[in-house]
Amino acid sequence: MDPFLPSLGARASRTAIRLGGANVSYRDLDRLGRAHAERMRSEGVRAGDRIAVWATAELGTIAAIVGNALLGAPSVPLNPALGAGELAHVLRDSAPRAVLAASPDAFRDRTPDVRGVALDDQPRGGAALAEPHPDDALFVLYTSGTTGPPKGAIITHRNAAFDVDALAEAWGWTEEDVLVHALPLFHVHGLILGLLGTLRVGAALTLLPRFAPDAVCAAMENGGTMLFAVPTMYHRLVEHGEASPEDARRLARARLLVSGSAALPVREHDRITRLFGQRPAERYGLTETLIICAARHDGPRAPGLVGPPLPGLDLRLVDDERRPLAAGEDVLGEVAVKGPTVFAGYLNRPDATRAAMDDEGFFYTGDIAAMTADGVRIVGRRATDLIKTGGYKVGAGEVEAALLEHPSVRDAAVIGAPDEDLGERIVAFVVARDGAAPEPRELTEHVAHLLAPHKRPRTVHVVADLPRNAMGKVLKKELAAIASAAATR
Ligand code: MCA
Ligand code: AMP
Repeated sequence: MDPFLPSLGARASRTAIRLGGANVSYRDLDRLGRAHAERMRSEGVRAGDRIAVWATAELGTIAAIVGNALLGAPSVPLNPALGAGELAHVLRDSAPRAVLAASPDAFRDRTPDVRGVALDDQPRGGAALAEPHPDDALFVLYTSGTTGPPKGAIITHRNAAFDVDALAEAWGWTEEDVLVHALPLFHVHGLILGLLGTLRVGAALTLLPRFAPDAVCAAMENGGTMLFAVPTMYHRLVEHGEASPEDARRLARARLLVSGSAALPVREHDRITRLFGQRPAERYGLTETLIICAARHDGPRAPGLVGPPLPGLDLRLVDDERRPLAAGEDVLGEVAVKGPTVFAGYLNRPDATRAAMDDEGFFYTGDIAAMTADGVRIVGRRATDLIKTGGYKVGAGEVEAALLEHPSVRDAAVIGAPDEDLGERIVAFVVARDGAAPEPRELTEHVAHLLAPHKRPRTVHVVADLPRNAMGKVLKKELAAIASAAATR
């Protein structure tokens, strides 16, 4: 296998990234990345050492991520909005050799030892960088589970290279393409697919520092050919496009509109098709497996259809005992997958890795699906305690634990309720300590500052007690009914 980032410099003056009005060529990016890698090496960083990077949409962030990849030092991208509690966990767990930021002053209060990324485009020369082995770690990406704090998924160079190559083939993604994305750079979607995918393919990327429908439409008008976005973004683009036909025409110029990270409702799929003159191509995956199914650019696209498994992956449906199910149109089972995109395990968590994988190497996704002749349909999830909101995965347990840290909360339970914009909305039920009912807004802020703003409950119900069964387990179905009744009131 060739290295994950092929010789970027060979692509010379072609544009790699458009960011904030600047065009960064492949040659420039290659020099910046190499200079960063050599500087890190001269400071004693070795292949395998982890480096945390505050993942702002800035050139310095990209130079650090590219340079770390060239050096073989896995990056641990940090969500710039990460709250104090979650940040402390990630830093403790990943024990990085260094914490870097493109604009370090913005993070000094949270990581006092943070250092800037020098945008030095003159590599010092010296010994050539040794090429990382395909099984070396490229990233440690933190992802939520049903219980406990987020776990660090170790993604290798091989994982990412195989995935990007298979997706490039499925989407006809070539050097001619200009991808538009406004996704965060601390998850698979924006980071591995959007940023590094573009660089591996040799295409160009227009990276918007934050999502805004008019900016996405303008970028498409300005030469964009593909869009990667989550369903919440498509919902907002459709709402915007219906009010602004001129912008809808701009977006309709796209060659391919790709949606993923959460289910795209049928209604939105149909609205996109009507408004932008093409069916979106859905694809499906997890942080731990990268993308494993994708509708092809020249294949069938339909609501709910996430496409066939990528060639080279072994994907099957299994029952509750993890026994493979015979294929059939109405057979529903949990998706299990084995192959070169499946991660190397959770950092420091062999127990969690063993629970998610079997001896054969199959990873159990927790997603329930059907397999049809046209591809896979995701129909649900095994665990109700995993919430997908705005394309972000959030464990109910981590939000409950954060709420319980608040002095006026005696008991707490969290569910995901259907939401037209976010897919699912985080709804919290709290029981006050000593009858002193906490202000819902204060609790929301508390979670946003401890974890991250996207993990904050959007609705808080203060209740006298939580409904529990005889075993003491909270009856979340009853809570869902209360949330739904309150939402329609
Ligand atoms: C509001 N804000 C607060 C608070 N309330 N901040 C602090 N404390 C509070 N109490 C602020 C936020 O910081 C933010 O500020 C603004 O309010 C809105 O935040 P929020 O509601 O969380 O987000 P949004 O603006 O509604 O964003 C929608 C979004 C976003 C753009 C769609 O959810 C998003 O980027 N999603 C992408 C997720 C993703 O990439 N997932 C991929 C996972 P300000 O406005 O100033 O910023 S990888 C994956 O799933 C797999 C592999 C796959 O298949 O891809
Ligand atoms: P994450 O852990 O953030 O990588 O999220 C992975 C989860 O996102 C999967 O287990 C699915 O539940 C969900 N997901 C990703 N893509 C899709 C899709 N196209 N349709 C439905 N669910 C999806």
